[in-house]
Amino acid sequence: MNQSVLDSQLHRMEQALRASPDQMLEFKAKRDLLARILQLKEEKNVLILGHNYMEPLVFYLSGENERGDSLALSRRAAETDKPIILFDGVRFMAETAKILSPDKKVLIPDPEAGCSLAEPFTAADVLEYRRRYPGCPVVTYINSYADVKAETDYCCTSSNGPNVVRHAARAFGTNRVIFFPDSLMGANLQKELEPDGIEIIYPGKEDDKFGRCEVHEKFTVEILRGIRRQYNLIKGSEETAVLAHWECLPEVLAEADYYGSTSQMAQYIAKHPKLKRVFLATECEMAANLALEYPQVEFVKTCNMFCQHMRRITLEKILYSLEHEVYEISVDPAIAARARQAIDRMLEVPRG
Ligand code: CIZ
Ligand code: SF4
Repeated sequence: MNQSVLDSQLHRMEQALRASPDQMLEFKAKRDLLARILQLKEEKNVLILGHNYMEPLVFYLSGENERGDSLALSRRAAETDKPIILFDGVRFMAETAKILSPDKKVLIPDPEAGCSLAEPFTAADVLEYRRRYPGCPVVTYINSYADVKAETDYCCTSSNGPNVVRHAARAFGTNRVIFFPDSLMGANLQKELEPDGIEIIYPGKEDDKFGRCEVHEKFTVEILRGIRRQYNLIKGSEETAVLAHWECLPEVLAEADYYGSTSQMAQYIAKHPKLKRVFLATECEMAANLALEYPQVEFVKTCNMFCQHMRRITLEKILYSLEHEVYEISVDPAIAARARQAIDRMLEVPRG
């Protein structure tokens, strides 16, 4: 890459980070490392995707259309013509990109970046639920591995969960839907879809095996109320907001002013220009990234809820991954083809 293109990419990053003196210091300290990554990205023609939970320097390494939640990034992975995709996120996300782009080389900087929601379940669990609830469609959250997706009728993400579940119930002519593997999101969907007369069957509802996000389950109503008091975040005020993620406890969602996926939280902030102070009940890097985009909003910084899996992705590992073209994601083609059907069905559901 010629020097002026590299300089302009570094300048773009510097501009994105300029609202935070801490990030600027870090940018300066790591400028050479960033330059080397951007150079390799260009030389090898790589698409670098960055999930909303990446730390700011990793997040803003990706261009505007290459950052976001797993739904947006999956769509981007499916349409790229670049030969290599490097996924800055956790393994199930990179695996989804591979399923959607089987001819591409898909890399993850750390193959051990897992997820407490995806880990406990296999295809056998889904088959067991199918046996117990014949005729009910299975909707599987994107936080799952390919073997689980392969046994699934529809995939969904936190951005489109209620819409996909409603669609699946209609398509199967039933009011009972099996939802895998997030027990808290299952309970939250149950509440959300009660007015539609839909019953959600999810792990942990009628048995002992359940799935929870180890980050979001830590937020409690007491924590949210304490933060409301301490930071004067008044419920219903136009100038403040407490936003929670679908993967939190049902009572935490009830305490929030709004709940949704990471992208929906970002959209909420964009649509409420009077906001002055916000607390996000989600992985803390999300607030760090939004703080750079909305310097006029104060993001309450009491957050210490980090995802140990997301944090495995560092600039140093990204460089290593690009240099050596490791760690490559592979998915059994027969499983990938069936998992893809579930993802495609999700992508075809009309937006609600
Ligand atoms: O769907 C995603 O990207 C996840 C795991 C979180 C969110 O809500 O964006
Ligand atoms: Fe999984 Fe939770 Fe980490 Fe997301 S934040 S990757 S759901 S453990």
